[in-house]
Amino acid sequence: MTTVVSTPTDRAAIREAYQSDGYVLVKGLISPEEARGMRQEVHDLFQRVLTGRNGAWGSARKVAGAEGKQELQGMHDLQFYSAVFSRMLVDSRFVDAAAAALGVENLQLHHTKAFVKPSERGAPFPLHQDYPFFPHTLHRVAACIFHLDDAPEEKGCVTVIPRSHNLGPLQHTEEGNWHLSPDEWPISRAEPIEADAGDVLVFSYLTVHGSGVNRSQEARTTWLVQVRDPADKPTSDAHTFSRGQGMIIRGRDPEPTYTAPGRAPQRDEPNDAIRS
Ligand SMILES: O=C(O)CCC(=O)C(=O)O
Repeated sequence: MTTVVSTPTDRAAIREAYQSDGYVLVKGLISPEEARGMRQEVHDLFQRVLTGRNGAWGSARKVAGAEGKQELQGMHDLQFYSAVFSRMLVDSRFVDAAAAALGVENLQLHHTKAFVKPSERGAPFPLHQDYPFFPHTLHRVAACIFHLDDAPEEKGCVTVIPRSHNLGPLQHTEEGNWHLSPDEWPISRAEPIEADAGDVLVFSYLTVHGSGVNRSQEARTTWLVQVRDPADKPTSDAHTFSRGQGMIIRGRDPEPTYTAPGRAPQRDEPNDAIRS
């Protein structure tokens, strides 16, 4: 059972699916042509900057059947390298759908990253919640995965456990990146969310998710944007200083704090403290 919302503008359906199942696949949020252009941009960028780095999680080795399939290219903050990503961060098709899912008016950027899972040897992600990486108070934090090429099951598409967001924060192991025990939580427990280029999968940071090995002949390319309600505050500094975090991408910051350039936010900073 895959929750599919066929029109990105059906906001009530997006919200209902996300709130009840912890995720929603928004079909055709961007066109296949736009997805193709962004895909090319990711691959060009990775060639220019990621010379031979392997971004697979250490814990991917614990996943059954993943022996010898441990390759992954990934990097953060793509909007600092190419304007295609900056534009999409504030595109109303995207932010309206993400805000509808979370049931909020305002939206703040947490971070972005892209992955290329190579053909035949692309590494899996063990099941996990995103919560332990960047815990927040109200749990109004969501990942939005843009599919930049088709992601059938054999390509190692994302898998989720429907309604697992209702379990609340679960006990994770930190070693090799935060993950649940692969014995207790094998990837086979989760439902594959097959997607086409242009689809965006939105899921709560409490939803248990992961992905399998890429067994196909083609690379799988995705761009992930993590967003939150600006009223939801982090309870740790673990991820607070990623580039661009805090940028308002929809609506406004309901509790703005003046920040002088080059300084950490100061509650009582006088308005004339602008430094060039
Ligand atoms: O892209 C995937 O296959 C999963 C990514 C993921 O689970 C994560 O970045 O937390």
